[in-house]
Amino acid sequence: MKLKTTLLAVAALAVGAASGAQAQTKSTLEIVKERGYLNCQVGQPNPGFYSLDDKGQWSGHDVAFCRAVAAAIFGDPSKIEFQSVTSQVRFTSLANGESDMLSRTTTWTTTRDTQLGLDFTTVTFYDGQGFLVNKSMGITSAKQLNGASVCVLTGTTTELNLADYFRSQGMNFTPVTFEDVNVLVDTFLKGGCDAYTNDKSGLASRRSAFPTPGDYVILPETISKEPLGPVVREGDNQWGDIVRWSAFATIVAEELGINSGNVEEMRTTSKNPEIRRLLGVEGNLHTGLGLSNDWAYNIIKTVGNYGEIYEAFVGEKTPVNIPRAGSLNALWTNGGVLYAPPFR
Ligand SMILES: N[C@@H](CCC(=O)N[C@@H](CS)C(=O)NCC(=O)O)C(=O)O
Repeated sequence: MKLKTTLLAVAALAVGAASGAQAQTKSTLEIVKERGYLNCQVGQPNPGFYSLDDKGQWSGHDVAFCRAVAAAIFGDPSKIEFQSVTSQVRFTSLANGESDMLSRTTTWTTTRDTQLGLDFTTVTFYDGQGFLVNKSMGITSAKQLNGASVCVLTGTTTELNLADYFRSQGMNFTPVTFEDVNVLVDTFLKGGCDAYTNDKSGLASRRSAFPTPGDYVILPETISKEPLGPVVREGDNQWGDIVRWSAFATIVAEELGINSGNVEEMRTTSKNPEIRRLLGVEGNLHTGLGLSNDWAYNIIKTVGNYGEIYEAFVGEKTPVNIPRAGSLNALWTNGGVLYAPPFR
């Protein structure tokens, strides 16, 4: 009898523990839905990629991938709270649960993907590191930077590649390091270092906000690979899938000729089976993601396809002015490497 009671007590404890564990392992999607908005981490305002206007609204290429996830979940790209932190603390901030994802010119590397409790989802911008100098220096190549002082942000791949590059070229340099990109830019503009190094997109972005952008040139060398994309915490695969396939939806939409202007019509008239599956008219692509069948439709309708995002925020008609044609960021069908897996 005693034994039986003890066993019952143990069983009750086990049930208690199981429901406790269940409460703790609520999925990220459930947490976000209950909260009613997505927490998305961006960096310190950076024109074209994550810009902040005077009304406190965020926009930009990387912000659009936050908005795509909010649109996929809520059908509304405005259901987001943005966290803006420095590069130095971005991974601990995400790992601590302060945000559900980050989308902020962050490079996919082995250590970041395997040692920080985080997962990279996909690449939304293919980049590489370069150097920005004042034209008055009169140099045309990074190989002429021997002995230069170079402004660089801490906690970045930039800092590591800089050392690798100068070592491999047998050149010397003096790093001038900063945690705050605004202090870095001020120092560079006042002549506090000979060159400013970052992802070339980052250099173009910051230069667009200089008082006299035309006085500065990005040297031709690209010294690294910087595949940039959204990151999530490790351990919730469905959440990683939602972020990854939201980005893929923008890419495949462009490939299939679907944009924010025609998606409604495509949904009712298209006979293309992949378009019909993507837009939720047939098939069940949404079920594993835990979303409604119009998730991708909502992304395309409210945020646009990849090309629309690129041209709106960083393309040649914007101050950041990064030509897409002929770059890695063109679609694979246009000579680039932007490629989404099949929607089936
Ligand atoms: N892609 C590199 C560099 C990231 C980086 O430095 N980004 C630039 C903009 S492209 C920047 O100014 N970051 C400051 C910030 O994000 O607050 C990395 O992941 O470490």
